[in-house]
Amino acid sequence: MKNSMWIFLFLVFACTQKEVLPPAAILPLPSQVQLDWQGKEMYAFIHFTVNTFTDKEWGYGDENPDIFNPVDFDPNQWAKVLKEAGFKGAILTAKHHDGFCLWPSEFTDHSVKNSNWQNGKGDVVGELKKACDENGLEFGIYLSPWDRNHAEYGRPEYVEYYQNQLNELLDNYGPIFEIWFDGANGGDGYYGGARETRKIDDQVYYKWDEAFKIIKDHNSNTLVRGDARNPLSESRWCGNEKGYMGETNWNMINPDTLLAMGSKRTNGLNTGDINGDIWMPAEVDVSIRPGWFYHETEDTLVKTPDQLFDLYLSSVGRGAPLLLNVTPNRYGLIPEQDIASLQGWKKKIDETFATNRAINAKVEVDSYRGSSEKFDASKLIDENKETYWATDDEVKTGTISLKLKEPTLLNYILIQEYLELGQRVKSFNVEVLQNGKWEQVAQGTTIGFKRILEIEQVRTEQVRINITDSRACPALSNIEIY
Ligand code: FUL
Repeated sequence: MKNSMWIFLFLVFACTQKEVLPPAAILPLPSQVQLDWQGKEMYAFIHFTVNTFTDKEWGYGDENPDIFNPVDFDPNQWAKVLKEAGFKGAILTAKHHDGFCLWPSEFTDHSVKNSNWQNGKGDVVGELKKACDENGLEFGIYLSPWDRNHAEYGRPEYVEYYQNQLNELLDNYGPIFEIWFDGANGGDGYYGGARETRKIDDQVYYKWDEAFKIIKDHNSNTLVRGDARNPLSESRWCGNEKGYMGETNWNMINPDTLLAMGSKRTNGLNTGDINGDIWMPAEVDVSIRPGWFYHETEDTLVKTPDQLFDLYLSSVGRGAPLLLNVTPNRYGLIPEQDIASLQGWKKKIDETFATNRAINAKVEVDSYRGSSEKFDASKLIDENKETYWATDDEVKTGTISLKLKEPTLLNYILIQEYLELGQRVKSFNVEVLQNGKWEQVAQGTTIGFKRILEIEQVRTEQVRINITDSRACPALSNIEIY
């Protein structure tokens, strides 16, 4: 055949090959800010203020600034400890409900500038921000909306004050990776000497839309963790302070449904809502000790490495970042026993997830999208989160088989969805081959950003993951086995 004939035939062939397009996204979708934030997986909370010295969890707002006196204050120690434990950032209580500001705010006298500590020249926020920068940690801020010190709390003047503080913090201590708006609100307090009870409507009073605008105007990459009933919030509370996400965890919620649920909304926060129309992933906040602030009586109650590992599985392992709180003591240091626990925990995580057996496995799927290699089984183990295995639109199930090099002891299965296209998987199970027979060793509902399933230790050469139902054709970006 002549060359021109070959070219002609090639063109005919090329024109009849349809390009296989990615699956259509299923709404709602995450923003890039939310995706990047979810990828951090672990960052720390730091609760530190006058309460550390008064031995309280909630200060009344009448504390003398002089009681704040951390004589060995060393934010560099905090940052180092947190970095070594594997955290990506730290969120500090710049102001808790007592209203005492850990930075020398120009808008109030109730701050470190009126404390004898460091002759009124101290700045916890500034020093921690610097230590975070130096140790490669991102910095975040908790600014309590409820303020039991401020005379105008409950009136419009306080909202202006709150906005001034937001501006001040964002101007001076940015970039901030996350701002944390607490839900605790109203009640009794000092309120400039009035010593009374004040109630506000937290949905309306704080003018959240203006607060969000201030934050985003400073830096559109700052993620705002707020009340889930407010559709502007970018991350929601997980519904408990014990450290567990629901085994079913949809990244979506419906603010109106939550509003209607009243006090039962904690359940809705814990599981999310398959029919939710807002993408608002949960974050798991929990303390390394029973309290959020340091109390000497809790020195023996620090969570053990094993307990922290369980928390890791019930948060990160269920697709929600872990915000673990540490409690600097009255010296201004993270206590030794807490450091020991964090170190033991980090070691356990590193050892458990040291050798991913999926990498060298032979991976096969029962079908893949348009039979195109763009969406084939290899994308599950290529260590690239941007590639994924997907099926044809009408196929909402799928089986992934992994054949290992040799019989291996297995304990954990890790699966990730490609969330850029929306959260899809509704149910799945895991089987292993035992004496020539397939045995189910785990089952689950949602997968989301990351799902880690602990299975009873088993020696096997073959593993099968069956996606049994999905909102739309499944799209998985990663599988690991340990
Ligand atoms: C709660 C607060 O009342 C606690 O003191 C603590 O700050 C916790 C993280 O959030 O709502």
